[in-house]
Amino acid sequence: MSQDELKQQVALAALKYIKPLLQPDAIIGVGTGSTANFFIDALAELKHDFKGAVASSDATAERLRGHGIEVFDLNEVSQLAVYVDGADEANRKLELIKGGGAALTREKIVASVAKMFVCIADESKAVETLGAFPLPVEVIPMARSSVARAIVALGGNPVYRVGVVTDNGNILLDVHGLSITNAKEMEAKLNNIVGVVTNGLFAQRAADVLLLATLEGVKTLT
Ligand code: ABF
Repeated sequence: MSQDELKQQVALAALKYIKPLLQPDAIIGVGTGSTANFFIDALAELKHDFKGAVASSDATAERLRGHGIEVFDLNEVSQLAVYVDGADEANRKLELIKGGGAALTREKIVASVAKMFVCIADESKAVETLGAFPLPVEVIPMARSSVARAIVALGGNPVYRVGVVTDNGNILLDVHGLSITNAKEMEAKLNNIVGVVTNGLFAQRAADVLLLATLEGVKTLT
């Protein structure tokens, strides 16, 4: 089975998982990336069962609208029944690295207001220790060098993601060389650096459920 087939399989499992949470007035959060895209395409089938969605990126908003799903501004919404999104890495505590697709800040905001966060991934994303995937950090452009120096002091090797501007108009540093044994602490330390908007560790708000596509089927981890 190819990686895309695994992603499609887990997207369909997510649809089945969230179906009981859908109600005519429910608004759901929808993430970004290729796994999330499979989910969005599958979600179109249930579009009459819920009110609409909040998107974690402009690309996701466009894809949702393309399927006739109404997209709401988060400021119009007080709570999301569920948030479904992919990840770049997930450990056994369901702590994640996200942001390879550059949408980490909006993803973290949407996750923070969702009652339940369902992460969907193929088994290549499951790790013992977070950090082999370079950790994305969104930074206010004028603070690029000062933030990079502070990250070096924390033991990381920040690499500027050339040519990428986030949906919020900021730049990204991808931090290599971290072996993250205490994700909550590292998340807080990075957030404390002046000029950092967000970092891609989702540990303070980890996933509630990880649906992991494997060759033996989709595993549900909680
Ligand atoms: C988003 O998409 C991100 O946080 C993560 O960077 C990425 C995963 O992408 P894919 O599903 O394409 O591997 O969820």
